[in-house]
Amino acid sequence: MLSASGEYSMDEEDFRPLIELLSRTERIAILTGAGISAESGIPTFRGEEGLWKKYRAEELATPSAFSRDPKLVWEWYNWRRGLIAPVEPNQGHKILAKWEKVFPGFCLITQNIDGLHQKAGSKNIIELHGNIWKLRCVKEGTITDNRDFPLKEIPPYCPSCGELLRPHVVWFGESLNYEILHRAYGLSSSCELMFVIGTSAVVQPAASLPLMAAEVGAKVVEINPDPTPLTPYADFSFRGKAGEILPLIDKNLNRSSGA
Ligand code: BV8
Repeated sequence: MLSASGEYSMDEEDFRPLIELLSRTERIAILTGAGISAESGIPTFRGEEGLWKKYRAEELATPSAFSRDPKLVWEWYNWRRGLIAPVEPNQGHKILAKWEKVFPGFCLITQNIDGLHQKAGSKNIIELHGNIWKLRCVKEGTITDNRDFPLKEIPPYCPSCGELLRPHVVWFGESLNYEILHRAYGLSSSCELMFVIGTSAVVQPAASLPLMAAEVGAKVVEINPDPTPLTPYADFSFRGKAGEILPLIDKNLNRSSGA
């Protein structure tokens, strides 16, 4: 909570009501954004280091930018793959991977395309916006895993039809995959509690998921160093870093993975 020096300090007292709630929660949903990967060294989108050359993400992560200059867009994604390839998941990712075994009705919904949740051991993940380590043929739609860094050719071409390959991610102005989105809607509107971690809660439709959870009476727990448009709707809003707060909550959790 806010201390006299204006510093946010967290002590166990602050978590007691949440721990009590978690002790009787089965169906828990998690929504993550770029903030959970910040402590692994991945720049967030809206943080000042989120810019590449002078471009904002919304300028490059669009179908029109790709049709205009696929080489430029691929240089950006190659740069991001280079940032992500060497880093390790942090405590935040690891606690969520552990909780997957602790809470029977656990699901993880992420906006991130970095694959760090999988690297931390999470299995049951919904990737709303795709994955930077997958490529898709613009003509045939075939999806292939590719972890090359640097990419052998920029832009890369489809080995079977010679057409351009694109990152298997959702760009601004593009609809999300129907099955994936509706699974996320279903889990959001059937959970008892949703953690919202490291997202500025601006990008739609992802930002609506916590509101869908609140609408069905689920508790919303936000973790973010800064307030967001979601904060007024949250039952708990912890000001701090995911990699610091999640271990604190986990330490107080009197639930074991039974492992
Ligand atoms: C769509 C993949 C149908 C690509 C991404 C309604 C109103 C207004 C606009 C719209 C609307 N509906 C649709 C739109 C348009 C648009 C949109 O929402 N625009 C925004 C900018 C307003 N949405 C779309 O286009 C979506 N498609 O709706 O299709 C349609 C189409 C057109 C028109 C109508 C309907 C597609 C959206 C998906 C785009 N693809 N990523 C790629 O990555 O290259 S989005 C991308 O940006 C990320 O995936 C993520 O979703 C988003 C970034 O947000 P965050 O993850 O929250 O990151 P951010 O940097 O913003 O914030 C980080 C937070 O972490 C901060 O709050 C910070 O304080 C905190 N933090 C920092 N450190 C830590 C921390 N927290 C915890 N611990 C720390 N250590």
